[in-house]
Amino acid sequence: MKNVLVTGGAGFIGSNFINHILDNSDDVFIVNLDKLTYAGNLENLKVSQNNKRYKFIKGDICNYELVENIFSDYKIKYVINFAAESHVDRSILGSQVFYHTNVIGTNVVLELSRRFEVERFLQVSTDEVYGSLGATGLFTESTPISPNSPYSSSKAAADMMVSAFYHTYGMPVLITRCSNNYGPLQFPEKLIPLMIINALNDKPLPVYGDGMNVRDWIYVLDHNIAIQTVLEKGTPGNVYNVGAKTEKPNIEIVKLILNYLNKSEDLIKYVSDRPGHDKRYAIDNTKIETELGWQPSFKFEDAIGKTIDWYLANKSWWEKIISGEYRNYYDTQYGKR
Ligand code: NAD
Ligand code: TDX
Repeated sequence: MKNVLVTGGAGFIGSNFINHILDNSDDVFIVNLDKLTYAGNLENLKVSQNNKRYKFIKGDICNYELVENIFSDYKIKYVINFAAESHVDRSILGSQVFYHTNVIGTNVVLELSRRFEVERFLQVSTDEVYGSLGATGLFTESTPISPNSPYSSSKAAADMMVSAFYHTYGMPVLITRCSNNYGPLQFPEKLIPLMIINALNDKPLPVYGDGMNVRDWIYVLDHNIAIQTVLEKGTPGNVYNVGAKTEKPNIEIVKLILNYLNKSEDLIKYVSDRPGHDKRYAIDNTKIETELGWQPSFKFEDAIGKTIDWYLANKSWWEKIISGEYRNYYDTQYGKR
């Protein structure tokens, strides 16, 4: 049995990861450490609390003593660090919690992973650490790090710390840098779920700037299979870019969602731009494809429909969210723009 510490496993990507792994592997025991911030939701997890291959612990990755106890109680061999503050707009409104969790918290988990001699430590990072591209070119693993938002700079700082632990201590670390994810269970502050839910509620769809910023989209399960592949087969000390070669301007996504839901494009509301808005992200995934044999298996055209259908079928999941804290956030910060 492999004992794996998954941090942030109640969030969007981490919960999809745990749901997938527990369904598809018999020899894994998962400890899920999650603070349950606004973005963490235990309803995301299919697993029962009585499952012998799973343990949930509510707590903060910044809490050294707690994380130390987890390492000693559960004989952790593998660590996947998903836990983070993940929303760029929130990082612009207030950056402290981003540096606290994403940098200090990562340091706690990394330092204890070193002390307890884990076999693998995987840092779930993002293509946003590379900054912004112009009209052409792709991010490769050797593109210099040049983050532009408080969020991406906190993730870049964590990446550099993780690499330093490889160079200094020879720790078996791995870093994945993935592009924009979409799929079930994504918190409705991010572009795709926000637009689906606003369209369903006949509310304005706030498009920043001219809507021509480009993101490179990947279905969440493809990202999670890439993480599993890197964990099992990656070479320690390496960075692996993860992407599905699906560049789209934001406005195209918004129109596609409206069209799928049979809603009018009159719902589109162009609002003032995000400060420091990165223009374009695009991933070169040659390294993970050629060295580890991973490839994306979901086509955007199918998986976006699957995603919209999921939000249609799981109204109670998102209604609970938008009637609570998120609702206040949206109304106060963005509804007025
Ligand atoms: P999310 O915001 O949906 O979930 C984050 C989870 O971390 C939540 O469950 C939250 O409760 C938990 N968390 C936050 N602070 C914590 C703390 N101090 N201690 C313990 N738990 C804490 O984020 P996500 O979209 O699932 O992203 C997961 C990871 O993947 C992040 O590291 C993010 O940077 C990275 N990533 C995300 C994307 C994307 O498109 N969403 C793309 C590339 C990389
Ligand atoms: O209301 C909106 N209107 C809009 O035009 C929102 C929420 C977003 N946008 C634009 C901004 C971006 O160009 O859509 C694009 C995507 O925005 P987000 O969903 O907020 O994602 P992004 O800023 O690209 O960052 C995401 O991808 C990389 C995740 O939030 C990060 O965690 C991940 O690292």
